[in-house]
Amino acid sequence: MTLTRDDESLMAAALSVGRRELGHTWPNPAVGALVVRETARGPLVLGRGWTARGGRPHAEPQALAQAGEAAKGATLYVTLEPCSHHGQTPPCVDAVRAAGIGRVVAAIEDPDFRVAGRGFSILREAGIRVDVGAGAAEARIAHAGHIRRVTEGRPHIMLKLAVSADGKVGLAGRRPAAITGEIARGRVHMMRATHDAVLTGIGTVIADDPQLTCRLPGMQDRSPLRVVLDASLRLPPTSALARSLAVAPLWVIAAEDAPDAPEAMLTAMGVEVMRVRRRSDGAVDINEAVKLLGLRGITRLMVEAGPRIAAAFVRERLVDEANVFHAPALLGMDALDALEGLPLSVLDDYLSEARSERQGPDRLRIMRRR
Ligand code: AOF
Ligand code: ZN
Repeated sequence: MTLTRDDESLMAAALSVGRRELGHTWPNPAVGALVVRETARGPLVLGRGWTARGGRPHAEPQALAQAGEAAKGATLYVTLEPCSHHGQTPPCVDAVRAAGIGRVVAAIEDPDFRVAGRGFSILREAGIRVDVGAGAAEARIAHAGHIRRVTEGRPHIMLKLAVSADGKVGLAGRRPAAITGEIARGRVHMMRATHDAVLTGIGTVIADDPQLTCRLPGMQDRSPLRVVLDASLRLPPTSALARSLAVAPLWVIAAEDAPDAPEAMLTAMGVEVMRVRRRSDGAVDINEAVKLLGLRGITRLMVEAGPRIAAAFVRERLVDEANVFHAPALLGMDALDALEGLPLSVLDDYLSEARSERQGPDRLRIMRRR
């Protein structure tokens, strides 16, 4: 395999193009593609493409169409193996061959069983040079949702927490105080925009009445689908979540034995109600809930919930990534722990710090599964 420094930087550009609709291409991955020609003055980009909202068209045919005739003999940089299956669109490998591409540089193989290396073989059999591995580590992060869903049947799960300097999240029995600053708040809204769905619990809905949309200027249409774990169907029809269905859909995951009357009312409002098993402690089974979300096409799930649900995800080892905002303030002994019944340090059991960033007065620690 021969990858050059140019290959790495052009793949970085393809990854950045691919992030354009991250959070809005589910059930498909958000892929980026560039058609590039070598010139005496260095590489020239002839076409750019990224997976469209809703997952189609795929990235490659769009980049190739933009390049047109000039794609003949050019190199295609793509963040995921081009597909080889006949889905709702013809396979991307057909478009690559038809365009006369001379070389394909891909970041990683597509673990989808319909592709899984077949895309590369078809291209090589057609006499196209294929090099795999440029930007592979970044691509595994960018496509973590797709990879987790096709290999394990559940979405990639990101837990967001905002904690005080003493690891607390609020005072018992009171509305949680705003712990972090404006910059951190903007970052959280950006995280919502790049996840397919954001999940919370009925306790948080009743205590805080959140909307869980992206309210950055001009970005309301980037809001994620909202999911509430609500075992007994207590969701108030007057809640901010139920009143913002025009902005983003709302799914409620209830227990099998929850009453039927609230379901009928919520369904009539346009809320989608689903049911899973109830655990012995009365809560819904979160393993079943995340499988259900995977089945419904969710690839990137953000968990923005209270200490009980956050701890349940950590205990079940369902957290693939944690984004923890650390604020400078102290809340004191009578405040709630961020993870009910667990010290915050349990995150270190299976996650490691990937990065730490300043966010105004706060610090954001990004941790990923080892
Ligand atoms: C690509 N380029 O931009 C994307 C790909 O249901 P379909 O036919 O749209 O196929 C979905 C599968 O295609 C998806 O599971 C993943 O394997 C791949 N996604 N492939 O060549 C793209 N988004
Ligand atoms: Zn494709």
